[in-house]
Amino acid sequence: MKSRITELLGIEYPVFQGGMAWVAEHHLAAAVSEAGGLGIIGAASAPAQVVREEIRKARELTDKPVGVNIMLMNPNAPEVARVVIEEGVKVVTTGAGNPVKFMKEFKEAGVKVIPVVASVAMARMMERGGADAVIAEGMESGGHIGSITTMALLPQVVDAVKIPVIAAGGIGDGRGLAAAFMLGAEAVQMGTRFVVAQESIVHTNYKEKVLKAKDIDSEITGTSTGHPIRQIRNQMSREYLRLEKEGAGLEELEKLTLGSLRRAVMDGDVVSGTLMAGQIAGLVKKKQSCREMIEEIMDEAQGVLKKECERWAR
Ligand code: TUI
Repeated sequence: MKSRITELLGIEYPVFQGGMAWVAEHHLAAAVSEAGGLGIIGAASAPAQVVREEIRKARELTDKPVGVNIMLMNPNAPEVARVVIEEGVKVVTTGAGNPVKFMKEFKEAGVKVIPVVASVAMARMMERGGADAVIAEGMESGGHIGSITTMALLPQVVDAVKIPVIAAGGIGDGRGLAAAFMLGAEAVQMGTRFVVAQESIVHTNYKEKVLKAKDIDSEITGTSTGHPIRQIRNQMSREYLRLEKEGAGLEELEKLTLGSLRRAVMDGDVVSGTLMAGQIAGLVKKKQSCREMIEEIMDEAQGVLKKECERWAR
């Protein structure tokens, strides 16, 4: 199975693993890359030196390409960008901001740049700025999100740019992958499904919350602050939404969430921790290795596409 993305990056399958804060560390990223997808180390708010070590540890586990996601709200993003170049990383995804100021540096170093976009305007801007591809991420995703769904965003981005488009948000199996390709995507990015992977270091309590989640169990906090975050409903999200409704300021809200993702992922605090996950959590029912997940997804996509081809042939 080939697309412009598998060719551009030299990967076997058109499946990216999202660069999830705290979750996307070297074990998970290396396992996804070893299985033929693109594993991505999520730099999130980590110091640049930690990112360097994560890149090196991933390299001990796989010879295949591993990407790094740079979270642009991180004040350390320029140092992280430098580390990525120094370590010879070949592909960078960016999130939560505009990466244009890093583009020249990356291009000169031969790094492929794939920004996450949540609108057509941003996708166009990224293409003009020299991006190699864009990830069109719908609001079904977990974590920091835009306001439009994958179903509506993806074909509009595909029509607006010539560079390849990767679909993200609400994709958790082969049907989702096939549907994304029907809308013009040339790869998909998944986060929530990989949270529960055997190789994922996420605390078992968090994994259980994802595995037990139903379709309507996530909600969006932070709309009032301009940083909407999708997460599984719990005491933390309820408390946050109550404070927001009462008109709490940024400082008070930030006090509540300080360290809350780390508490959930590392300590398994599923009560006062933040359980970022996408709407597709309701579909994620089993722990598997990354290889099993990717092979199952590819088989399933091929199966549904073949069936539809037969239905439509005349
Ligand atoms: O970045 C994400 N998802 C994330 S980052 C994150 S860490 C975090 N923790 C607490 C508070 C805030 C962040 C958790 N989840 N996804 C990629 C993404 N990027 N989604 C939406 C966007 C985006 C939004 C606006 C990209 C560009 C953009 O444009 C802004 C601009 O500067 O024009």
